[in-house]
Amino acid sequence: TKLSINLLGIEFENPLILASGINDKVPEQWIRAHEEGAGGVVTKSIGIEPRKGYDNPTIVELPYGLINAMGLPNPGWKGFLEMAEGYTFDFPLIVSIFGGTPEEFAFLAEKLSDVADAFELNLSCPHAKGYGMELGQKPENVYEVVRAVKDATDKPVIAKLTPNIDDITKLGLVAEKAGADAVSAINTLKAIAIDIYARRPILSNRVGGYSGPGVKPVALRAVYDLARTLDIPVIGIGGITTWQDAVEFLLAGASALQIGTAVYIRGWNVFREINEGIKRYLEEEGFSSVEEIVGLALE
Ligand code: RRO
Repeated sequence: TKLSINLLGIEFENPLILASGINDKVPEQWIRAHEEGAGGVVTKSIGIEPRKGYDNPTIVELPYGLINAMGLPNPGWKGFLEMAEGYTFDFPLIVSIFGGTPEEFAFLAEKLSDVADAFELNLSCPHAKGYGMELGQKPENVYEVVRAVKDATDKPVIAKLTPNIDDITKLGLVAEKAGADAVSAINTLKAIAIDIYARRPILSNRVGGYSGPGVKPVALRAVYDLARTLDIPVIGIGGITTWQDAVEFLLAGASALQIGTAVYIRGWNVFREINEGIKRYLEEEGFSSVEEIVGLALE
């Protein structure tokens, strides 16, 4: 039974990838994720300048997930290169980048092309400002950013889409038209939590992004619609916590899966547990590879 996949011309030992934003700030964590069973890693989003992120509290724990407003903490592209120097990685490293303009995204892709096996464009941070708004909510911005990055690097480009829009397939279609090699969905859903005694929002930024089991059905629908609409691969993200969740996303058309919040809630062992569950399912249902079940629920 084959768990390995070929995505964007890259071999992954299995379809599970550590999602951006969770335990992926430094090389030791990327290596740890792989040792714990992840087939690949997406880094925390990297920008032009170092950023400290928002003040605490930056995370609210809820019964069905988390709301975060980390505020894009990152060392900037120079700090990132210094940090990664001297390491070699025996797994695919996908570098997540964010910027306020297409030129900034292109600049980052150029500077980081030597370390990245692929890029994921963060077009979807729920509170990043670009063009005076959330950059990735406008199809024309998605188009311009993907085009600019495709011109700046030969590495595969994944456009990570925001779910905070009426129809995510509009974003997927322009990403594909601009030359994206894949899309990933979803980033977090805009959300808020209020402290009823302090009578104010809990997060220092007030608004944040919701992730975890509570968003899973929304994410699954987004992936299903994208997979039905696009010809490029779709990478599924959003509340994947159990092997059954993983199988649902694969059947909905996801070619690979990213896992973030489940690592926070259940620990590093989620990768092994989910891989084992997928493998058992494939064997019991008479399949010999993960790739055979991708998109079966679309038919
Ligand atoms: O750092 C964050 O606050 C953050 C980012 Br960049 C993102 O893309 N999604 C999210 O939920 N939080």
